[in-house]
Formats: sequence, C-alpha cells, structure tokens
Amino acid sequence: MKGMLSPSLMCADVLNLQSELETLDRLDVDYIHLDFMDNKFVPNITLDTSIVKACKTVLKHMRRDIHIMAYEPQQYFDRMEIGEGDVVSVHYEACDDLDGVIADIRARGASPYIAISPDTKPEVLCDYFDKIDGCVVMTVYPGFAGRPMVAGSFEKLKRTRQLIDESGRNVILEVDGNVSWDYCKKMRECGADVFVAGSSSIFQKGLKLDEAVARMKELVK
Ligand code: S6P
Ligand code: MG
Repeated sequence: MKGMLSPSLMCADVLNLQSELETLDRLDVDYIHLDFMDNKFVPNITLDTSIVKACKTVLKHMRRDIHIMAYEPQQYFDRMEIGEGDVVSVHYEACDDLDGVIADIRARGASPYIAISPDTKPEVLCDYFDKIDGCVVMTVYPGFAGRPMVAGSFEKLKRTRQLIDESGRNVILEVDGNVSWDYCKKMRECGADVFVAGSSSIFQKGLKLDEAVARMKELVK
C-alpha cells in the first residue's frame, strides 16, 4: 500500500480553516485529520463537532479522518454527521463497550479504527483486527500538538505491523504524533501506511503548504 498523508487540521491556520482545507483538497491528499477532544479523556479542547461536520461541505476529494479523544464517543456521532467515506478512530482506553462503538461506526457506513495511547500495548488490538479497518498508534501522549515522540515508538509501530501481518487482515496502520521530517521515513520503514502531518512537518511556520505536502509525500511514498 502506498504511504498516505492525513494533515492535522488543528495545526493549520485556525483563522483560515476553509482556505487551508480547500488547498489541501486540491493537492490530492488522501485524508484530513480532525482531532476532537472532550477535555476529560485528554486535558484539552480543539475542533468541536460543528467544525467536524462543516468540513463535509468543503471537501471534494479528501476523506475525513476523525480522531475522537473522548469518553463515550458515540454521543458525538450524530452531531458530526458520521457517514459513508469517513474514518472514525476511537480510543481503546476510552470505551467501555468497544464492540458496540465499532458496530455503530460500521452501521453508519464509516470505517472504524482503534487508536491506542503510548502506554497501551499493541497486543490489545489483536481481538479486533477482524472488526476494524485500521488502527492508530499514538507516538505522543494525546491532547496537544508539538509534543515529543515517546521513547520506544518505532519498535511499537514495527510490532503493530507484525501483529497485523500475522492476523492476515487488511488493517491500515496510521501513526499520529510528532511525525516529523526526520522521523516520517523511519516510521514508513516500520510499516506505517498513513501519516498524520502536523506542526513538526507540513504546518511548520514559513513553509508553503503545496511544497511541504509534496516533500512529505515523497518521503513516505
Ligand atoms: C494530538 C493529536 C494529533 C496532533 C498531531 C500534531 O493529540 O491527536 O493528531 O494534531 O500530533 O502533529 P505534531 O507534528 O505537532 O505532533
Ligand atoms: Mg490526532
């Protein structure tokens, strides 16, 4: 599978979200990463459900890659208008009834992914590989952009890839957190398919978005 980008909207110019979205959409980027937080599971709030929903009206090519860092994520699905074509990641650590949440995402025509925080072992995913389309390995503690990569993250990515391959399932491996210019190539070598690009790469100050996206695509292809 080719390497794909999922630029993180919370790292874009928040006063010009529509034009940032339109630019990325024109650049043949596969996903737009939309971080939703509840200020409980993680101590922060970024994009709210109305922004996640409004993106639908702008996107022509990119799929929404909605990363829900919240307890009881199902309560937000209607307000986000989750449906066909969406990727929806919920946290293993935040769901009491993960099977029910996955089934709900599937019933809406979207692709269920499970995200795991740095302290969660990838082996927990094995029971779900036949129910999900992808998983997100967080390589920073979730809640904020610009955080340093947690030690051991490359090995964790490699191990997750190995577990997916051993399962024989076609599960996408997404990496989120400090996917920098320096680290992204190695993350690709560790088996990641989708790269959340944020403040440590394409949204660095002074870079032109089209040039930054082209450079990143080349590094993870
Ligand atoms: C963090 C969030 C991420 C960030 C991304 C930012 O809680 O889930 O998706 O937006 O990590 O990128 P960077 O390069 O600043 O780490
Ligand atoms: Mg995220």
